Amino acid sequence: MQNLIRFGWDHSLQEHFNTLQTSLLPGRVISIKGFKYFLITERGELETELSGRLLFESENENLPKVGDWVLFQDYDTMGYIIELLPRKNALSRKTPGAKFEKQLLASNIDYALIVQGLDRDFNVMRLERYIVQISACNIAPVIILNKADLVEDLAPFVSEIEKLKRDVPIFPCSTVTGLGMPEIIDRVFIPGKTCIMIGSSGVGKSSLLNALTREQVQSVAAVSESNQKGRHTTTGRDLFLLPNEALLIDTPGMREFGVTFEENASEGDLFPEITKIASGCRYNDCRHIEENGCAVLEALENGSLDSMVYDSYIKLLKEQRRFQITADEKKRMNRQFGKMIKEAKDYRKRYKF
Ligand SMILES: Nc1nc2c(ncn2[C@@H]2O[C@H](COP(=O)(O)OP(=O)(O)O)[C@@H](O)[C@H]2O)c(=O)[nH]1
Ligand SMILES: [Mg+2]
Ligand SMILES: [Zn+2]
Repeated sequence: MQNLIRFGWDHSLQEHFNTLQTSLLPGRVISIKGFKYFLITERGELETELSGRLLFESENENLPKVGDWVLFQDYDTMGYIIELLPRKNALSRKTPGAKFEKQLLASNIDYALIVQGLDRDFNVMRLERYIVQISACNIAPVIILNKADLVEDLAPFVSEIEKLKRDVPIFPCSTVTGLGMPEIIDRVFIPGKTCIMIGSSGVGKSSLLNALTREQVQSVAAVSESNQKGRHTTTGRDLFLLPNEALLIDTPGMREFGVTFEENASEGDLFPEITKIASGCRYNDCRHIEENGCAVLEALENGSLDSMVYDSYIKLLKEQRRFQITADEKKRMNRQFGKMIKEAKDYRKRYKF
């Protein structure tokens, strides 16, 4: 498995694989183009398609995503993906638009790099949203502030982020001057670990990837001077092996990053700052909106809680509830529909028609 180890194959995967006693071979999805799934395998890259049960899989979550480990069978130059190996985690968001569905972006990720540009893209509320959703997905977030060459002073940006009181490392950098790049390579891009870059279009994700690989693996769009916004340049998600053997997944720019976290998520506390203060609320089930004896509202009033942190908390929680209610409702409808089909089948069986 020498080659696969370079792509993140580890002990727990090997142990799981051993218990399967299968003649199928493991591979990792490095890119998906339509019906084609490109894998890295022990013998190199292989073009594959879905096969067997996966062809009939209707739940999008159960289909392979970039970063997934799969088992495949190969016939000459083609391979067929037979099954998905268990995921360590997966980065998801709410499907953009009106639908209340979860969309999986990639899986088996160690660090999610939230990239913002220090031009017009910088937005702390958006950062907070990314941090909450990434943490809920059981992935460690890292903040990359690119285009540091465009600002005189970094301190105001950093102190703005520190108001969130979240324990997330911040790396200012510039892909143009090279500022901050050695620190990022040293601390974030660790051999065998998988990173994913997320952020709006034009923040410099592809430039970062190019700087890291020192060659043009992704096309970088020329930015139009007038609006400081890069054109949409990335066509597909891809997983890259960097020269230092760290793994990096690039994503196309994201306009929306809706949250899908579960209330009382097992992943731990998603709003540690609020939780800390809430221990002083009079009621255990305080929602911190209008209750008497609410320590959170009191902290907001006396200024010890930043209003941005509170506003963001309320906003994300509202959004989460809306997602949860709609998702639960959908599940209930599906169950009801399933029951109806079964009843119809039983009826037909009983009366043999
Ligand atoms: N001034 C400045 N421009 C940058 C920097 N990094 C990227 N850019 C520019 O921002 C634009 C968008 O970059 P790109 O990597 O395609 O962004 P992506 O959409 O996030 O992949 C391009 O014109 C880059 O040249 C930087 O550190 N400083
Ligand atoms: Mg790009
Ligand atoms: Zn309260």
